[in-house]
Amino acid sequence: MVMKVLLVNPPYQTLTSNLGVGHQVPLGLLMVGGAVIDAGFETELLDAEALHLSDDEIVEHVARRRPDVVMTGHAGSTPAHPICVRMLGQIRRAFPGITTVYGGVFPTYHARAILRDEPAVDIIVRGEGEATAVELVGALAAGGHAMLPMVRSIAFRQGDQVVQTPEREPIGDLDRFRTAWELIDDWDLYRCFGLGRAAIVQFSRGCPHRCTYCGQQGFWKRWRHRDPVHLADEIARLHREHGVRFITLADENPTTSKAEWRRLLEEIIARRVDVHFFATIRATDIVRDADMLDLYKRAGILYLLLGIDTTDPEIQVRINKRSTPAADGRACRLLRQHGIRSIAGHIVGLGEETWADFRRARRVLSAYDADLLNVMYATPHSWTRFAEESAGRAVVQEDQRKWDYRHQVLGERRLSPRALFAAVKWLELAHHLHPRRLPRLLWHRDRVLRRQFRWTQLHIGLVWIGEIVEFVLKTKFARRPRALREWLVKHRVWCEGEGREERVQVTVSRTAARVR
Ligand code: B12
Ligand code: SF4
Repeated sequence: MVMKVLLVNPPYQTLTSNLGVGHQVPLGLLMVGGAVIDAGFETELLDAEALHLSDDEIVEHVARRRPDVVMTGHAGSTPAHPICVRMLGQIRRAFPGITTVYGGVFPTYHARAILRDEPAVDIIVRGEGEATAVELVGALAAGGHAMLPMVRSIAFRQGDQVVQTPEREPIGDLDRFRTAWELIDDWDLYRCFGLGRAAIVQFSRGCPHRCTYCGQQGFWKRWRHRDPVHLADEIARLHREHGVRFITLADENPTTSKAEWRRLLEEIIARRVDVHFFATIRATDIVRDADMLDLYKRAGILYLLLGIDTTDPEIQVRINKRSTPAADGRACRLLRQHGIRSIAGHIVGLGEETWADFRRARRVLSAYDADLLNVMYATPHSWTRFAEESAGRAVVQEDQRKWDYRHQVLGERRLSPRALFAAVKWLELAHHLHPRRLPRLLWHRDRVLRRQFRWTQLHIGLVWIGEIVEFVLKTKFARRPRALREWLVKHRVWCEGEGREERVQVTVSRTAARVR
């Protein structure tokens, strides 16, 4: 049977995309799309996020295209989940015969709960999607839903049971599948940092570290990387054929192997493409690479996000960050010396903060002198050790769309949500309006950097104001907050698979006993 697949990026909107960096290509869907196209299936993409489509408009599109399978999933997986199921609900009502497939991080860990509660979701793809999607669409084409038990790494309903099939091995050769860039009709929808057309690519998957609040290692299983030559060729092609000027590396930890990272930078330099890059790299790896930061610069790296997370050495140990304030400060200074803009990621809510902690964080961050500061709220993804450790803390934000690092989720004993919000906004303002920054904004000698200073200052300002307006007009907190363990149990979103479900439940009951 000929199968028609429609990939839909759900219409999940954030201030950070709309007022900040801009909409980005839905890389996960494009990668799944490449695999499915190469297996011979007709495939299309509808980016309802970048096009700002309503659910009705999406349903109209589905009516025109009449796919057999609708596949969805979003990078901002947890906060986008309510939007994904709402959208699939509308599609299901209009077209009961279409098979719906849902993938990504959040559905991977919560497959059972989602399939129990959301009749609009037929099948969940667990883990990385390429190989599974090919096997799944092939099985549906060959024999419909009866073939599902043969497909590895999926979950589906059978009667009133949820079936989870055995997990497949992580993809060993990441160059085996390609990204379906041809699915993008209008490249002008995707822009970043005011530098023109933008794409996202992935050099590697996984991370060898174990920060307690992060679940990336569990999802990708082990660190693997693409051939640097193939990736550099792909970047050159994106520039030549689609006019791409800015690239985000989607890697959790692209620098895991210094030798492979160096090869990638050298291959990019050899292609002499006028492309700038954004990547997330550990401060300790910047310090390790002090002798090759000129390669970073020559390859076009313009922005690096450093997961500094906290300025408190005790909390660094508690979250297993395996960095030190000395390394964090040195990394920011090294980047400045090499003309690379640093963005310090700082997380509030890892401990119980006071205003004094915020003042201290401002002083230390100011001494690091990162160009930009990205303050995020600790978010207890149920599959992380941080969630287990926070099981007794109150959940003050019950709207899952706001579990997006930009809204407070866990209550703090010493600061009310309003006070914490004020402290965060003060920290952001104090950092970005530091008197040291003004001369760089007006007179920096590098024209590209000067333009970037101004562009980012403007857009950070817009997001800053937008978030205050949103806080005042639209943000509500739980009247009677529940403990995280209760919240997870009520929403049936404790972790699943590989014994995690049992492990989390044990921790939940242990914490409950302690609370009693
Ligand atoms: C690049 C990136 C961004 C970029 C671009 C996002 C985009 N539109 O693609 C920017 C900076 C804009 C961004 C913003 C946000 N991001 Co972001 N981002 C990332 C990053 C670094 C990489 C994402 C990525 O492309 N991965 C590579 C692709 C291939 O992986 P993938 O999407 O998971 O897809 C694979 C599988 O999951 C699966 N799959 C996924 N979907 C589907 C669907 C189907 C049908 C199938 C079969 C399979 C499948 O198959 C794919 C291929 O194997 C990750 C951190 C990380 N390193 O993973 C965070 C991350 C995805 N972001 C996250 C969040 C929360 C956000 C924001 C909500 C933050 C905010 N408040 O603004 C926003 C969302 C805004 C938006 N509109 O996208 C979280 C998600 C947390 C979670 N697990 O729930 C992550 C994981 C960060 C983290 N460490 O926690 N982000
Ligand atoms: S936060 Fe970064 S370094 Fe830590 S485990 Fe996650 S991806 Fe790795």
